[in-house]
Amino acid sequence: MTLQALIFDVDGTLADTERDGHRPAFNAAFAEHGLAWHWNVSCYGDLLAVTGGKERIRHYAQLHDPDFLARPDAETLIRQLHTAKTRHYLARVSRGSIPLRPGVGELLGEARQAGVRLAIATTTTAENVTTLLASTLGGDAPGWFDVIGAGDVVAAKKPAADIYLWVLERLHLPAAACLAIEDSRNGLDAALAAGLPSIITANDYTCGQDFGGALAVLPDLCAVTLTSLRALLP
Ligand code: XBP
Ligand code: MG
Repeated sequence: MTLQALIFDVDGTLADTERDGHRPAFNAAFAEHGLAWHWNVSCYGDLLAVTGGKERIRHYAQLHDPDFLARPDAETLIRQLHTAKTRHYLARVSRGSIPLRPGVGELLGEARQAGVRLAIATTTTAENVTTLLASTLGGDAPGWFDVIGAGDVVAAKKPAADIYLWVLERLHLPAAACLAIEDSRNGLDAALAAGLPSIITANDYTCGQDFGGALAVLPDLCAVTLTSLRALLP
């Protein structure tokens, strides 16, 4: 089937946001709330097994601070921590401190020129996506994407298929006419469960993962063109 849309994951795919964006933002939120929690680079890699910031905070507390979760206001605190984390993350990204990964800007440009539609399917908060796009590609860049599926618009985050199904419904396209670009096993599972042909652009946190089911596993998107992507499609 003709390739009609590219659906991009965000964190780890468009940019290496996890280690130097989300992680320090979580730590800043913990410090602001007087919590003696600190997520170093290595422990954060393990925590990435759980997608979604609020879900990741809850998971960490289950493992390392059960007293926190036993508090009657634990869910409120998680929401407050996450709001603070998002504020810190947006401040970092707005400063322009996180660049796009190699080849991302070129592929987006080629797709736009060729009339291949663009979409986003991510676990992260919607404002994080639009701010990253604007800070790296310019203020009009969020408008290049026909659909931005993000965060809590679906109840079940990746590896569930929900966010990809949400995006496909709004693109009014069958999965076979699209290609998902992901960086992680959780993301790949979500895309495959939605029936999407998928490729992986791996990064330091994900390069050891098993990417069975992907049409290609690439170190980055350098030299990736629409022609090379079309050649991968069944
Ligand atoms: C990345 C994630 C997110 C971010 C945090 O998802 O797992 O949880 O780390 O985002 P993806 P929030 O790779 O699908 O973009 O704190 O905004 O939830
Ligand atoms: Mg990702």
